[in-house]
Amino acid sequence: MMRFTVLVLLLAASASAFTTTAPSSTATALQMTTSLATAFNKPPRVVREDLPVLYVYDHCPFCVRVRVALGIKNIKHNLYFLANDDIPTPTALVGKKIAPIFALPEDSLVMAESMDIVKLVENDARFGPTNVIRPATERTDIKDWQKSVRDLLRNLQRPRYVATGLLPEFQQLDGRHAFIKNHQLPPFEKKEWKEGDMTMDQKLTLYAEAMAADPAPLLEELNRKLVELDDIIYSEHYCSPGGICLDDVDLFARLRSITIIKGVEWPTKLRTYMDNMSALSDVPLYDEMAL
Ligand SMILES: N[C@@H](CCC(=O)N[C@@H](CS)C(=O)NCC(=O)O)C(=O)O
Repeated sequence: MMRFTVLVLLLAASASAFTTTAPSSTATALQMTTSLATAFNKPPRVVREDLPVLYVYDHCPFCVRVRVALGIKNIKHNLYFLANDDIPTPTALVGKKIAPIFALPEDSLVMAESMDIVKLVENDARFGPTNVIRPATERTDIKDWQKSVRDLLRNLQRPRYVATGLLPEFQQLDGRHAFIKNHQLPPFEKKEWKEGDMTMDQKLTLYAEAMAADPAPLLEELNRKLVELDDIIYSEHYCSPGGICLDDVDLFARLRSITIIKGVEWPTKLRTYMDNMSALSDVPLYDEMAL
């Protein structure tokens, strides 16, 4: 039933891309909830003659921030997935290996830094109504929650990103190895993992062991943490009072990765929030490939 709902929401979101009237069909569907919070009405589709280009890694939450902003603002763009070991492409664009990278051919502009990109598309009338995403609130509880699950999520998510073999940046062995080489598993610290004397074989073994381990204890902890988060998000449409804001851009971007973990029990409001944000931003979740 949940999958059917998600499918309907995604199809509704893509159908609304062809209309210029508000409210969109997604919004109409989402408004049939009991919450007082109402769904965000997407502005009309923005299609520039020279489409903006966004270079990303699929798993990268900073990249998802930008995808969410472009989705909420309904801006058509070309989305290019970089292989995780591709150094020349990003280096030619911005001088180093990094994602996201946003290119605006009509201005001969190329830039990195997710929040700067979000600000740019929010403040430029060529991309539709400006400032439709409210500023971040000053609340600290969501940030504290994120910090509290950092290592737990690294342990669960990182091995799964590469183990699926399905994410575009990890289609080839070189991409998977580039990620494993540079991304530590707790309790290792980044410096020790990247600059210490660990061999690649040791790192591969640790990733394989993390995948082979019984996930039950970590899942139990994660499920508990999700209940805590469910208690502090404002509604199934946005996480802070007042409407969609930069808190949502960041929170959804980070929570999306959790959907790659099989067996997670999502509290109802939080799960609906994930499905709503996914439909609104046109950024799919990983449920179908979770492991
Ligand atoms: N502050 C940057 C951070 C971007 C970032 O750290 N991206 C990661 C991917 S999640 C990256 O490209 N790291 C370099 C690498 O993977 O080699 C932003 O918000 O855009």
